[in-house]
Amino acid sequence: MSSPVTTNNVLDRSIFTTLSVEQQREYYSEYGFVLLPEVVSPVQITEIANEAAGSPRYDFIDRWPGPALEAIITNPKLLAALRLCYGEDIRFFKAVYEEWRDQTEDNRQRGRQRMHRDYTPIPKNGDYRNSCASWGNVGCYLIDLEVDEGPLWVVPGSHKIAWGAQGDSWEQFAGGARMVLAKAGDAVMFHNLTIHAGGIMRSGKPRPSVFPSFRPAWAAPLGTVPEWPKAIVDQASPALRRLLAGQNDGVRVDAYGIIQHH
Ligand SMILES: O=C(O)CCC(=O)C(=O)O
Repeated sequence: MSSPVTTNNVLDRSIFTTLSVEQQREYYSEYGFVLLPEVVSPVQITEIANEAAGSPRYDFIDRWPGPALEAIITNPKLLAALRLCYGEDIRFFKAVYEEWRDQTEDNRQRGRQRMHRDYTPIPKNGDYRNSCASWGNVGCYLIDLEVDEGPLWVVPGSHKIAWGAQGDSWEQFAGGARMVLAKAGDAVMFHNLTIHAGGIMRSGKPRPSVFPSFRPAWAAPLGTVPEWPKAIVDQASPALRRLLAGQNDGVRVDAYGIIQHH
């Protein structure tokens, strides 16, 4: 697989538009992320905007969404890529709908968030959902990203950098970052160890997006996490229920590959 093509640090989106699912898996394995084109349809984008109106940010564990956002969890294009990368038996463990209306001054000055990995083995706030040894986050962007309007910055191949290499911060790897300019409806799947950062909107306009997270069934969180509410699981379609059940099941493997006993 050839290395990512860039112009002025911008990855060429067209390289992603013709990949087969197997090529998406190869790209993901090599670079730690892959853009999945046209995952959310224009009609769904409008429905999501209606559903989310008045709620600029929410975590699905606090508020289960309406049908348009729920449909993202079982989106066939997403699940095909996720299952090829993580195996047939996967769990949906988290999602956040986010419009990014409240940017910090720090982010505004830098033009983006701090470079980070989403994997958090020792959460300061007691939320263990991001602590699974293996998982993937999917950014579903509901507007076109531009160089000055919320680009996603990704460091290709950074999922291979050893845990512990960060010292105080992942910011030291920012020089290798490239911009991914997703179009409205595209999804970008990234590995839990891939270094990345969301870019700010220079215009100050909202940046609606949703971030569903999935893990292989074996990769349990390192501490207890909430199960999805029983009422939601009971009402779910069989395909969705399979993704929701058993949030604490699996093996606890830490950042160094050591099995932790419950
Ligand atoms: O918004 C994005 O494009 C990335 C967001 C992100 O990495 C985060 O909020 O942790």
